[in-house]
Amino acid sequence: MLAPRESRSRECRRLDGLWRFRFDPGTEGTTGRWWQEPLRGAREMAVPASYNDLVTDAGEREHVGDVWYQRDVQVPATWEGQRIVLRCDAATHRATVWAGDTEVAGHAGGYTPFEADVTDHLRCGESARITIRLNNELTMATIPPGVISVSASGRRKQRYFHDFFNYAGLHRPVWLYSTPRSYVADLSVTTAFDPRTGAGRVSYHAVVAGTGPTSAVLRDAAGEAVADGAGADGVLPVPGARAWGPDDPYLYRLDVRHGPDEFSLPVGIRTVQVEGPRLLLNGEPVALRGFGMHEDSALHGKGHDDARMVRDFALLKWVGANSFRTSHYPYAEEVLDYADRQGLLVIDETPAVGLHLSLGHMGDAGARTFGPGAIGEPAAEAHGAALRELISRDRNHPSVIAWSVANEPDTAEPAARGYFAPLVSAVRELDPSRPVCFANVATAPPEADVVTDLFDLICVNRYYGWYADPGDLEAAERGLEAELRAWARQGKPILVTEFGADALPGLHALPPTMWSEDYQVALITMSLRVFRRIPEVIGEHVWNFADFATAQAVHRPGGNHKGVFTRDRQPKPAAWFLRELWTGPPPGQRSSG
Ligand code: BDP
Repeated sequence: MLAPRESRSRECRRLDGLWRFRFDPGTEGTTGRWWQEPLRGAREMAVPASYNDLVTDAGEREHVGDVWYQRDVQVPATWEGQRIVLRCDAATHRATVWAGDTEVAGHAGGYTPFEADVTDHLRCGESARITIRLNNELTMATIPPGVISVSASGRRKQRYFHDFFNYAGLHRPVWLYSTPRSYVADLSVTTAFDPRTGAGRVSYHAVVAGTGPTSAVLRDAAGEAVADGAGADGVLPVPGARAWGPDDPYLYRLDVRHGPDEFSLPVGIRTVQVEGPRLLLNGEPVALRGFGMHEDSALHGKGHDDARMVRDFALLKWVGANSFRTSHYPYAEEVLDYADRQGLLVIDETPAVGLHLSLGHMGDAGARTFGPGAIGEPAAEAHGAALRELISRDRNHPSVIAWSVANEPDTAEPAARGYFAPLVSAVRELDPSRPVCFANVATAPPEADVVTDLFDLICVNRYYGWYADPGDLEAAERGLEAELRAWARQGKPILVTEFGADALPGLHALPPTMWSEDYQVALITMSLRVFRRIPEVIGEHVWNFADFATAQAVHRPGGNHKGVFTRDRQPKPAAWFLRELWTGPPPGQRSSG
């Protein structure tokens, strides 16, 4: 799906700002047809944002069910004769949209966009009422999964199996945009690069609607044409290509025209391959340094915020990171655009988190995960849709170097194989150009896991020194090394996608003990020492970039504190330590050895 982008033929209006908003605890809005008139008894609510931290009532913060957003929008008179599209970048988790009295769209999945052609439902030059019913319920048919119960007082309660707060709302921009009636409907590119000769290639495939000729021009960053093609498909050779990479995130631009429409796509020419235990970018081995992150901040919750994004990337650069994982859901498309321009490598993850119903403090001991009544066919369908939408949205980003199908599913359960095999095949069919991975959980070590052979990279989340061997870094070091060596025998690149310790800002302890900032540094130091001893470990992603909000729990004092930055994006000592390591001279050339 193409991002809303202005061009000579397209105009975009972001419908950000204050919308009319109402909680609907009694689910009265649907029977009362609340979309048919200005929302009665409404308050105002910021968009984009989660609503949860903008209210003062506990019941509203934890509300489970429908909420309603509504606003009027003036449709430009100049759009007469154009095609008009209404698009939501993210409505978490499920939405139905009306333009005036007409239902125009419905969508499940809280982190990918959807849109509707509303040309016939709006009048140019007039005001239109847009209403969105949003629902935040997680069930065994949704990704991520959850369970809803009703308390003695009749209040609905949401339980879920993942470790971040179930924020909801219109989390990303809502758009009204225009295109000509004949238009470029979709576009995909793949690139090739030969590092020996410098020969590059951009293959494009456009889906077009309506009449008119289709053509494409590839331009360099200065706007000079370097290759062109006629038709909806083409292969554009780029001799002497400037390859995209972290040190030089060079972007070409592909201008595709169909009839009167033009759509421009930034294109990075690069290749990603897995060869034995190495990950190759443009034919060269690459080592990943970075974090699992979250879209999370005070007040905004999971609402996209350019200010937070700019600060986060500034900190990633400052600390010397070259990569991150979009744990545990697709991030705003603005983030991937920015990563393309900044040269950050991204492991792009679906919202399939919490597919492990017996895990630790969030699950029930002994519970089975995969099968009817639990994570069964309805969840698999939702998971497949989430993968298709993720790939359709993000496949053109050079920054995206791998697809992560899930986080910490119970892959020690034999039924996990039947669940994952078709999903992995589907991903490979949709995009044969990128490695496929998932983040493995501690309860599925190499001798128990039943799916890793289906994947290209071995990604493991390990908490030696925290959940395993808590407070005992000596035992942790032995355990971590033994397990990573066992994984290394599979001959694939290993990326440690999570390791870390909670550290309460300002809490110190000598000798280091758990929850102190000193222990966080000690655990990270120990882990990195182990990784450096195992050549197959090609990447280290600390959990987490910053502290983040979780469901309320006795072990989560004001949220999860495994961030090396605080929630307001200031460094803990671990961030200074990583900066020293990741931006300093290579290990062999350090004075301290
Ligand atoms: C892992 C999860 C991550 C959690 C982390 C933790 O992948 O979402 O936040 O542990 O417990 O199991 O801090």
